[in-house]
Amino acid sequence: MLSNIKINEQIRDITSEQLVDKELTRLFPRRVIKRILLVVPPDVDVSIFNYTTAKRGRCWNYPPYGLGIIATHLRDEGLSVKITNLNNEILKECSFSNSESDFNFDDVWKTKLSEEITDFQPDIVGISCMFTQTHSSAVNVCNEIRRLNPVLPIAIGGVHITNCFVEDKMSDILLKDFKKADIFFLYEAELAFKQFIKMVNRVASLNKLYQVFFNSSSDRLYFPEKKIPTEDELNIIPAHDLMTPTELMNYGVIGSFFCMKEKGTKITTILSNRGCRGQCTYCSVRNFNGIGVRHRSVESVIEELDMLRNKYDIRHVMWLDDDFLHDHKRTLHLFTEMIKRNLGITWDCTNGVIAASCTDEIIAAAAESGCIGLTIGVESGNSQVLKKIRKPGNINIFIKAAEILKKYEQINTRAFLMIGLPDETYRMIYDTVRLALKMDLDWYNITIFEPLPNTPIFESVLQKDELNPTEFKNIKYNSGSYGKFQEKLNGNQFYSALADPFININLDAVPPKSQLNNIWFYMNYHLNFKRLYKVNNPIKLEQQLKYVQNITDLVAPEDPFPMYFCGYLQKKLRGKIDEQLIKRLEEVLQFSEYWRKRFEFFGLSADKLKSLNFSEELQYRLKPFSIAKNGLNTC
Ligand code: B12
Ligand code: SF4
Repeated sequence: MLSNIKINEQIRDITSEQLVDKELTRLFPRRVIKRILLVVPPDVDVSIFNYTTAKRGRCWNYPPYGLGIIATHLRDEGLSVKITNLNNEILKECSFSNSESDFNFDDVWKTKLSEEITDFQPDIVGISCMFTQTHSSAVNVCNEIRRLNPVLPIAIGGVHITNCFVEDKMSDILLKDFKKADIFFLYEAELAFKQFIKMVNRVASLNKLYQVFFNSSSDRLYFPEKKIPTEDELNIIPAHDLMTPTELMNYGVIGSFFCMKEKGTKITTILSNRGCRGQCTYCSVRNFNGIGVRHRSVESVIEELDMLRNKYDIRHVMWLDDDFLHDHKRTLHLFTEMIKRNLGITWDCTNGVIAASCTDEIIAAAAESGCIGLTIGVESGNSQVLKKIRKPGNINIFIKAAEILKKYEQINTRAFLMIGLPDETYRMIYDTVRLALKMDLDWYNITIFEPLPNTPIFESVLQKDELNPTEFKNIKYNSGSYGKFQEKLNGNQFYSALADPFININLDAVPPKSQLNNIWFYMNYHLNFKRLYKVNNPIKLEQQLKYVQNITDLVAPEDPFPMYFCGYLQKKLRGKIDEQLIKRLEEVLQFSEYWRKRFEFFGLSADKLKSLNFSEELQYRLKPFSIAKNGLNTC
């Protein structure tokens, strides 16, 4: 199945053992690994990096949790480990720079990498690559290490590396692009990497390698047997001291709910489960983590939270889990323990939880244990689509979950929605709009579908979309700090049409790709911004103001829509609007015909904002799109 790769099936043979021994000695002539340098590449390469966005502090700056876990395992073996986070280095230097001309992206990470290699003198470097979008950046880091030191062995692992490898036809990509790497680790590889090092050091009790593929010999050895951590083996606290947990938020952001906390709050991430019960066709989690969910013990998670609070004064955490609420009993136990400990830590699930787990009992305990933000995975409001993408949940489950969530006003409630799935018609998308209106959550994160490797849907769209399965250099996500949406801030304004995208069309047609941005814009306006008119609860107003303020300050500072609604919420909640905000709005509308036209289309203006008067209660009249004219019901 895997072209170019010789699968070593007879590892127990003497011959195979000799082959492995020869290969390890070739890579490590002294057969000693004492110092391991673990490297986080910049999230993207210079071609995708955006100085202005990074300077604003809008880019993600996550702790390298996976490398932290590997570090703990290796330190337990008496090895010396260092983590260098080149992404943080880029964001830090960008933040300190005076202007774009003072800042040289490639110089920053290359200098740091060179210093680390010179100072630490590692015996091996391990690079992590999680995202497809990081592909080119990780290739550059590999090449640079090889340039700095022609004989230093390079190992690389992570979700993206695994995704490249397992897809038929795509394994070649590792050999083509990552030709300077020597060893590829696949799947969750903390135990596999530890075993590898022990084999190099000749201290392993077993002569076995796991989940590893060698690129450096004429016989490309691949050891497919897996050694994935069991639940007991997950009870390990990552080396937070190597992850600079209190520094990262100074130069970027973590999660989507950080803005609900006071500026300066120390925030980090934590993992409680691995895997997911779902098997959504656009997601690679099942292929990467395997079937089902493995849990860490509640005691181990609490110990980590305790340590984060006491040692680093962490006051908010984002769970990294794919299926955080899996196992009702264990989840309740975890929340009860958190409540008992009174840790003074709030938390959020930026990543999303499965709606069916949002029962009254769980959400009540979640709220009491410090939950301030929860996103549920919905994606579509059309049953046919939900079935096709194998989404766990149905319309009734989503509505029920929303009803429960809304009882806890301290939780900012959101849902993920997706548009542009294969064969999805206008009518199906409109079902999503209707469901969202009915659920009436605080915010909807809407993304345009993009096929990603190692997902069931990827193969099915390959031919149709003329994707090149071995070309990752140009993959750029739709969303996120470097996403395509960010491009509009660089003058590439892509909401072309002013007209309602649902009118005068055949609702049973599949929208062309060129229409998806317009549909996104309409949905975002009607489901998120326009909904703000009806928010009257002061707790909710406060949350929404913080979020919309964050959008206008960090995410989309040149977009007048968040400016307007930020002003609207300020006036409603505080009685007055920040003068700077009005000035910014007036300037954008004065100088940009593009935005002026769109503002007029939605009946908005700076004068309207200034003359807002809340003595009469605002009427909420949500008539999303003119779709009723097409004979469909509005909610
Ligand atoms: C947390 C998370 C996020 C977080 C933060 C991620 C971060 N930087 O830490 C946030 C919310 C930002 C996020 C955002 C997105 N995410 Co995300 N995310 C995850 C998630 C749920 C968990 C990652 C994690 O922390 N795992 C726990 C740690 C312990 O594991 P790990 O880092 O993988 O490390 C282990 C192994 O990989 C390996 N390993 C890793 N490095 C190395 C190095 C060496 C040398 C060795 C030996 C081993 C090794 O060993 C480690 C220990 O087991 C994964 C799903 C998953 N299960 O992986 C999706 C996932 C990575 N995300 C995904 C996606 C699609 C996205 C978004 C595009 C979503 C969106 N539409 O906006 C954005 C894009 C982000 C961007 N860069 O622009 C996809 C990636 C698909 C792809 N091909 O790129 C995943 C796989 C989920 C999915 N739907 O399929 N995400
Ligand atoms: S529920 Fe979320 S994590 Fe689980 S398979 Fe579906 S998309 Fe992936």
